[in-house]
Amino acid sequence: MNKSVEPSYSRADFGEDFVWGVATAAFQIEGAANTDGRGRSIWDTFCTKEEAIADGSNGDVACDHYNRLEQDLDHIADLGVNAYRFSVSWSRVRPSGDGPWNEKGFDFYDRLIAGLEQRGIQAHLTLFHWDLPQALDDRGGWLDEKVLDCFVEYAQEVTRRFGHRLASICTFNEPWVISILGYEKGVFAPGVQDRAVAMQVAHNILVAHGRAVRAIRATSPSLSTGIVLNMSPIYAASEDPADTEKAKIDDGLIVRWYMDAICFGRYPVDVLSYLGKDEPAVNAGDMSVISEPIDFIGVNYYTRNFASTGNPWDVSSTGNQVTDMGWEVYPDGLCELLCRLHADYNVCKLMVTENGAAFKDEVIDGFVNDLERQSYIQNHIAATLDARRRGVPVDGYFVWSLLDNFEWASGYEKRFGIIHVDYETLERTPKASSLWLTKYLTGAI
Ligand code: IFM
Repeated sequence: MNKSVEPSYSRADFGEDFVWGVATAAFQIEGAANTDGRGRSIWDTFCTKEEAIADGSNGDVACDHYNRLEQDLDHIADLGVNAYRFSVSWSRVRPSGDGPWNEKGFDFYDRLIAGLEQRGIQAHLTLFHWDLPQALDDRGGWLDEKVLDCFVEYAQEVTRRFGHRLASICTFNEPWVISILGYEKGVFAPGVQDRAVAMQVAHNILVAHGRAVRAIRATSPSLSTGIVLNMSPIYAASEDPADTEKAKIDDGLIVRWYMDAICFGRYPVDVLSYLGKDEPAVNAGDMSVISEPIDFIGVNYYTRNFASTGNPWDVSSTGNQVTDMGWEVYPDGLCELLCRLHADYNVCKLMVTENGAAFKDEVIDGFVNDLERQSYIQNHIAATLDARRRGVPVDGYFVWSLLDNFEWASGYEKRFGIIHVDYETLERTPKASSLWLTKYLTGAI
């Protein structure tokens, strides 16, 4: 499937205002874990747990982005994108999650945003991409009402300082991942395995989101404010009614739980009854906080999923290509998902805030000819255009990711970057996919 065929669309087909970007997250690229007063986060702790990270690595150095900011900004500019999506490390700007702010931490993000401004690139800021300050987790983390207060203060302070310089702000990245992988499956930080706790965290994070939206609005009323959700179409693995039912519940847990709450101020009844005793406690007024109107929903799309009550789903059975993460390559799922979100929720604006693929890159003569990743990106851009042509208001597309980086529990073994990082020397080398993106965005093809 190594197609290097040029796609049949051009940048102009998306219109002048379309947002073209690359995305990263603080813990995955910054490194400088002990520099300039940064505090510890739950991911620093999780990385010390035996066997938590596939290659035993951590985020101490990562891509050393903190110390290579200018060089990385130049790489972003060279791509021809007009936007960059990044996250702020809460424990860098407020080491213990509350208490004193860390000016040196804020200086870094000030320089980052200034560097984007100088290069004419929009800044899209995410407040929380999983790296909760450890001191707050020690106090009960997302189960503690006071931690929600701290998040709101953090949202307000970041907005006060930077709001007027941002193109958008997003409260949370992928609440499903935070709650389910972190608190039910325990494969991500903080490594808890308890479904009732996970669902309470899922709820509390949505409350924190709604409260932060109100604080952001009060501070910077015209700032485009949203949330980013990871979503996939879910199919039944067979015609067995049990599989059909499971597909419906899985869809409820990953899509409707968040979308119904944010857009309609309610949780799906079938999911609540499925959860039974693990249903979260909801205080009076929570659902109206959660459904505080927002300006956009970010969609992180990588693959579709199948629900099976029998043998585990065999991803190779579709005959489609599978990435190094074991995820089926299925671009049509992106168009299908965007159309469904538009039809069911009538969201005023959607953005594809992450899309990309890990493949086993081979460095030959210092170059990565990653045609599989290139074709993945091309086909998902085509799916995004398809959705636009069907009337879906999808106004942006961000490649995940700018650089190879720390892929959470997979460590550095899975490479999503369109720019290769040599983890020995930290040298960056643009891969074929990034060279294609530049040609595409600059109108050379
Ligand atoms: O690397 C992650 C990112 O942090 C969140 N979305 C999915 C990516 C790939 O797994």
